[in-house]
Amino acid sequence: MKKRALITGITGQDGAYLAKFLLEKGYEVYGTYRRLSSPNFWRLQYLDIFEKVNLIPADLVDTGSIVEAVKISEPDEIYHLAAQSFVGASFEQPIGTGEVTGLGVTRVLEAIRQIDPGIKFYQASTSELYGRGHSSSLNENSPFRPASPYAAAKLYGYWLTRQYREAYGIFACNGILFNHESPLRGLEFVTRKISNAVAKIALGIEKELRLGNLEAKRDWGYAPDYVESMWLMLQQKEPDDYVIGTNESHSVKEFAERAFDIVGLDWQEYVKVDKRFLRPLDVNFLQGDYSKAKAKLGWKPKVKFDKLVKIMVNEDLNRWERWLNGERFPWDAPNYPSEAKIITRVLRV
Ligand code: NAP
Ligand code: G4F
Repeated sequence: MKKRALITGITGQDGAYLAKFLLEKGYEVYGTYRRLSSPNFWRLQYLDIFEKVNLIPADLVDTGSIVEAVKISEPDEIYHLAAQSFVGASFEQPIGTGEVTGLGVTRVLEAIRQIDPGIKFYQASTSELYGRGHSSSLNENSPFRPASPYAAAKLYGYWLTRQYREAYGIFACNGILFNHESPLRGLEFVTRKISNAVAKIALGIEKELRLGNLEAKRDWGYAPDYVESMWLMLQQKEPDDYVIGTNESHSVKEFAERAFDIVGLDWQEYVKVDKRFLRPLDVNFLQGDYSKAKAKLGWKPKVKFDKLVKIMVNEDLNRWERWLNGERFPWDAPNYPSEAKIITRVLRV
């Protein structure tokens, strides 16, 4: 019989790639989506899997809808990816972020405990747990010093996952994933913001790129590589927690420089620092030591920094070229407002 998986947040970057990966493994895939005034299935359509997945309406703030999703899908495995996932927005909506990104985890775990404790559970934990003050590679034993409402909510989810494992014997794992990017990344995240702007500047559609903290360093990997690690964690004999990264760290400045290089432009002529994109607190260094995942899961990253930047810039270039030629296809950027249109609390400081 086919294995069944339930993915919360199937409309997001990781949800879409994971759904594709699990379909290729022969799974019957169910995914939760939120009712929105405009449909948001572009990633599933882009990967050509919209017709192959089963969709269940559910919201993380609505416990009943989560319980219903678990009852409908009767999953062997739940991949809990849904979250308010943007660190910047968590400073603007700290309470909502706590509800969704923190308490949402408990709602899914409780549904498992009450309906079928045999369901395996993956929690989308994050390198943001480590927070500030680090300067070397981080592993599963490094201290957590969360530095945003998002990271604090994720830390709560991390511990709830461990508690349900220890208290109720649920097969529950934390994947402590460092940043992972792709052409399906949301436009508000810095890598895609850069690749999209570079493509538009190269084609003469945009003139400049406004960024915040250029010195921040991140360990950027490729999302399709990372979703495989989620599945591997749930195929082990025992549940455990794993760091997933590339063990390399690069600054935002380096990402911008490399991206502009690809289209033959000098980044310094186009990038302007804009204090609206500075966060009240920021994490300046993250790098993930994935030795445990390599030893126990046999996982390692296939795509590293240079290749990642190329994949993203080339795909955004290709999309804008097609768009200029009159083609219309599932893709987010033409509907995304310029960030200059968005007013945040930061603007009023
Ligand atoms: P994403 O693209 O922002 O996707 C988030 C998903 O959560 C979307 O499907 C979104 O639905 C859904 N969602 C948001 N609020 C919800 C709510 N109230 N109820 C139900 N669903 C809701 O994020 P991602 O990059 O794929 O990341 C997946 C998970 O991994 C997240 O938990 C994130 O925090 C975590 N993570 C990501 C990274 C990374 O670098 N990408 C690293 C570590 C951990 P809509 O489409 O309707 O908005
Ligand atoms: O791309 P970011 O917004 O990602 P961030 O904050 O690292 O969070 C992402 O990765 C986490 C894993 O570590 C996930 F848990 C989380 O869900 C999310 O996927 O920002 C990266 C860095 C930050 O230091 C930010 O201050 O880039 C800096 N930055 C500089 N200018 C900017 C900008 N970030 C954004 N979004 N926009 C800017 O203009």
